[in-house]
Amino acid sequence: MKNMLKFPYALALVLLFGLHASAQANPSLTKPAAPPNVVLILVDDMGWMDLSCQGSEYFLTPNIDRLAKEGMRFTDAYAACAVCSPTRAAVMTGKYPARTHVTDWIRARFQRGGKGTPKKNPKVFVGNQNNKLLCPPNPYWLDLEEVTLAEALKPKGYVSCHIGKWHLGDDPQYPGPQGFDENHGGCDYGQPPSYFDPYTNKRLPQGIPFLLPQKKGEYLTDREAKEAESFIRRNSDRPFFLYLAHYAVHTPIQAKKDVTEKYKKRKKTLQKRPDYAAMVESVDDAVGRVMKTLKETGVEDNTMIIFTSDNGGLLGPTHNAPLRSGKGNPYEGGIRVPLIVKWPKVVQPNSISNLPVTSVDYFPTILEAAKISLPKDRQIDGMSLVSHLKGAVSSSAQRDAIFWHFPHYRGRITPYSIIRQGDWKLLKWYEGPRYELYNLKDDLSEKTDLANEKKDLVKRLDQVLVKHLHSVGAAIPRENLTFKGRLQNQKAKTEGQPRVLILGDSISMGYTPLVKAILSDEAYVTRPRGNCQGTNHGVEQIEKWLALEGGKWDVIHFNFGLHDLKRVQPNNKKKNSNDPKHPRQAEPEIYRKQLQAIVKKLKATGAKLIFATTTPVPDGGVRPHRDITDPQRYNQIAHDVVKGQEVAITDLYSLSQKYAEEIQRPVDVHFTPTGSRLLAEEVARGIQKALK
Ligand SMILES: [Ca+2]
Repeated sequence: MKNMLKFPYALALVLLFGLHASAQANPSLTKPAAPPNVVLILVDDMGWMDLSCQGSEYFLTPNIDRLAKEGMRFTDAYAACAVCSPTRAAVMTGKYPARTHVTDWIRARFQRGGKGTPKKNPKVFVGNQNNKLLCPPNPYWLDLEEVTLAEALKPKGYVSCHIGKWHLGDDPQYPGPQGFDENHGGCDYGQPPSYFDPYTNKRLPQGIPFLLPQKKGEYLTDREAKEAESFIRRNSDRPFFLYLAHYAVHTPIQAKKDVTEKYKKRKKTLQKRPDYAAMVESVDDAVGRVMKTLKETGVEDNTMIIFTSDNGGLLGPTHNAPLRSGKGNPYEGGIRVPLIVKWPKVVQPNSISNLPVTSVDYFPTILEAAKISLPKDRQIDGMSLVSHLKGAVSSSAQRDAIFWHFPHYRGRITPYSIIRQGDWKLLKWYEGPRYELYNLKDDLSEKTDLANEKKDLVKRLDQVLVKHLHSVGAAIPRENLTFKGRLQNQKAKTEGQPRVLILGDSISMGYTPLVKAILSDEAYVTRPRGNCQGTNHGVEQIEKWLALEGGKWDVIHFNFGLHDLKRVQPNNKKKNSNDPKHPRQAEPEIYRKQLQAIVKKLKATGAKLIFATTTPVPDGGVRPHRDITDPQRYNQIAHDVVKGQEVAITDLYSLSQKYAEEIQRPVDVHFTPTGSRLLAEEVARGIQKALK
């Protein structure tokens, strides 16, 4: 072994000497300083008070404390969101969640009720009748068009490695396709099935993709550290970017037994979970191993380490006092996180900064450190911290404020946005809207809401916030017209309101209650109790329906088609069939005749008429059998029938076709609640138009 090493060592000496000599002979050949390596450690759910150096008296984090001693510790660092995926997208792109539209955590495939990976990210606002607001849908992935840190660093020769939790999409958007040369364990999961090798549970027996089991019982954080060491050792001769995104300290709270025992003996504070403390310690061990490996490979002095978290600490496992609340909440405990930056010869060791910074700042900081200019074809929201890291007292003048946007319901949390400007923090709740205002310098724990006292300041901050949200293209929640609170007064107002009759199949049964809610202030809306089915049933029942509740209709909205085109038993038309060779309940020419008869009766009432087109039949074999091309055929016949009859058309076919994947149930002609609501809005618009 010794002999084998001798030769390369001698060769290296010769080479070094040779280089040295030629550099002396020709100074212009001096090698430029190598770009710094970057190690970005993003711990999952680590709270602001989860480190000894942050003031915890329960957790022990000697390695991270040492990192702080060797670098700069930030007191006012923030995650871009109170939950994970949006922050991760912000870290990767330098863009606010409001701009990437990843504003909530992304549901992993196993959490989507068998939906799999949709073809497109959803666009239709979501909300049920209990929600006062409709909210933008959260995407299932960060778009590939985004430039990630790995992609931005690549042209400068960086090799990049993702380790741990990714949580920004499915296979097509995994770290590999997003520019990373290596991926160890990054997938759609927001948490590991288990922290112990083979990392499986009953629901996810496949374990963690891109992290093959190695040693039964091995702790995940240790494994991540091992992968990090290996990557650094293999790449210490070239610029590298290591994104070490530990799955810890997210739930499930599973820790090493012996370490947990140690914490059982420690004096409890508000922080008191020994198993969680052991998870924190394992992260600390990993940081220690990374620091040691950087030293051993001789690259320590040319490596920038950023250590932070993706959101505040989860109440229960930890406590964030003196900060209010925890993960998922807009108070400081949900968004303020530890941040330490070590960058030898640049950052003053053992320094503390109170500059407010946020996740979007890492992208421009890392790029400036690597002397790479920002992408020119897109807006980056972050501010480079390089001059601040070099010792500039404060670069707060470069930026007016920092922002958050969470346009979703999450348990008791309703949609909100936040602006922090100087010491002021304004929290805007969209239901209402209602505001909370805190002075973080005087009131770190957000105990005194000053919104009522300082109305002018609230107004001014809100203007800055609104302007920012507009500039980044934020999707803002809007009023939910189908909110059940709107329906309550309808009965009292029935007298004197225009009367609207809706006739139709189960699709219309889905949207009618929502149409009622939307029109509750302007019309009385009703329908026959049951399913109006197809035109054959319509011809039999039409007079009875028209006489409903004393008759006299201002508007009649009707649709027939889905029942007409279903297949039925040849000798019993009422019995459904799944056989495509069996006849339709009403073959096209019969549909035409029956619809003509119905329209004639409807015309005779003198009401304004609206026909809703038949909605699509999804592919994949719906039961009873329907041909996917029939809705368009039948709609064409309906168009011919109503032509020249002064019948308005609400085109539900086109609308549902546009959003089919997100609003129609898989292999089912029926709609999801979101779909029914979308159709209801369209139907209500048509009725409003007819009422004018
Ligand atoms: Ca998280």
